[in-house]
Amino acid sequence: MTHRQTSVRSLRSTGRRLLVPAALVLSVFALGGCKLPTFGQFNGATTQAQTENKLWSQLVILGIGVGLIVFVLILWAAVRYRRSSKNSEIPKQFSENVPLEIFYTIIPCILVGLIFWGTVVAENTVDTVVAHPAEIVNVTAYRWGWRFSYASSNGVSQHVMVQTSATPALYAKPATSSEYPQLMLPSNSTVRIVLQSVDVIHGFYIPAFEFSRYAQPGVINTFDFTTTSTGNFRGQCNEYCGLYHAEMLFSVKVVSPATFTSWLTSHAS
Ligand SMILES: [Cu+2]
Repeated sequence: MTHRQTSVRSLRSTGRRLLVPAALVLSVFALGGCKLPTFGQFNGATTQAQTENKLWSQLVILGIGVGLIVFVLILWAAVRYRRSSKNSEIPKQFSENVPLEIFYTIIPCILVGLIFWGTVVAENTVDTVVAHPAEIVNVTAYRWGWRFSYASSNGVSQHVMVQTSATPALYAKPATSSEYPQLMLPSNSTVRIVLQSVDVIHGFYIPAFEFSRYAQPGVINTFDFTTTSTGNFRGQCNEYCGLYHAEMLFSVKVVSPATFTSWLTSHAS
């Protein structure tokens, strides 16, 4: 058998070996339509958050799969080629193996490509805005509080402005306490947030929504939340903005659409 024939056979063999991990990786991403394990993490209170969590679950499953393959191969090599009384010879030594090097170069490239592709698709989904949101909320950040102003499609508008008390007395209070501003949202609805700052850069962060975005002076950031469940969630500024940055807390209260409409009407100005 010539050297060329040997190389072709090795490459074919490598190609067959590639099929197994490639199938593993593709099957993980094909699971996108299924309910994936959340590994104990809250699945998110918006469809956007759930999209991010799905990607996170896929990457964790992928990581576990890769980790298991690496661990098993290390264990196999350590046990199979261990030195013993029956086998005291040094295993075969070689300095290069082109098919193997191609194999372990292509696989990480495929993995990185899939992770990049999955991330872009998820980010595009999160950043998508609908043509006609159920509600539009103008969120204005300032040192040191938040202003929420509503402009619904039925013409009702109202302004809720809660000034955070800049005193250390509030430090022990949770974000959901009544001293802090509250952003009311209807459940199972798509709400547009129009975010800006009037002074310095702040961070609009809601952990349960898996969402954070800068509130910048002179820049308007627009995004949608599609709420899935009712609840009272904490929010905070996550960009250091000055002395009372830690006091820039707020809460997000998601209520039924009927409750939201009556609240909005009763607060209309
Ligand atoms: Cu801040």
